[in-house]
Amino acid sequence: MLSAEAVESYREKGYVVALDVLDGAMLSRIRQTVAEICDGARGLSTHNDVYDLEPTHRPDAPRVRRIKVPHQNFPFFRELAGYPPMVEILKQLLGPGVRLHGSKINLKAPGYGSPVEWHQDWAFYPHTNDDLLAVGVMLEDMDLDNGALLVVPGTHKGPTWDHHDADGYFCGAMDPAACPGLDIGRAEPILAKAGSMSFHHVRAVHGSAQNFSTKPRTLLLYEFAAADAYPLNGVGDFAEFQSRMVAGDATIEPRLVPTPIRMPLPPARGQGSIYENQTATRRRYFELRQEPELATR
Ligand SMILES: O=C(O)CCC(=O)C(=O)O
Repeated sequence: MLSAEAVESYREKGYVVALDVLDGAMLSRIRQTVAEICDGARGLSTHNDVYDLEPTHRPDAPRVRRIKVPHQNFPFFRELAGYPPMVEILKQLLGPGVRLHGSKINLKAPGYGSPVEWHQDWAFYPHTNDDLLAVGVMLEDMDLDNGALLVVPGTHKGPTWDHHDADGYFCGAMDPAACPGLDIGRAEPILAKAGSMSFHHVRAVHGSAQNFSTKPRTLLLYEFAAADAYPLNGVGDFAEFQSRMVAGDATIEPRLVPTPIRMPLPPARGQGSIYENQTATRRRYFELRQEPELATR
């Protein structure tokens, strides 16, 4: 559970960190499962429904950048979305009814793990109200060198910024220089030990740098919504939508709260993962460094 001060801090800053939520046995089990899944990328020559691959991936030397929607692709991660200590915190932040919205595992390998450009999750999946957040389950320590998640405090109360490319297609990245009043320099890094969890509001501006260190940074991300927040992109399979409740009861009465919304339309050309979509951005903010090894691979 979070203290009352921690809940207040989430409301003010748009994020909060809970230390040591996973016990050691569960942390080892998740790491082992992720390693086994990554082994499955050997032999692949391009992205598929499970794997998003680093630009330097090779079939004989696999480099996985993201495991896509693990809760759909691997029953273990659907079950883990109901991990009781995490759900208790979700109820404090979102209310009694909580539905799983999405999931992903971002792997930033030592030396080359890709950056994620500045963005707001709200730009990807607007709902009828903004009681949504993403949980970052730290499977490794997050520190300044290995591409820690960076959040700009207070931005969850501000505008929803443009996430479209120069041709007007959604690209999932903002250009901070084109956002008047937004000071990326105020971003706060989330630094915590493996087993800790961060909770960031769906409208909070965030991103992360390339992993320049010698240590991996693996972050399992779950997105959750209040039960009465309905996706403006629509509900495809209603039974499946309702089956994602992790706390409380489903409802067919959405709560409407006016919030700044921009639809993620027209969709990104060649719609892929956030990494793929963000290649269309007008300006990259995070530095991309080539590993010396790349020249000889
Ligand atoms: O992995 C990260 O550092 C950021 C992830 C993120 O914000 C995303 O994938 O939407």
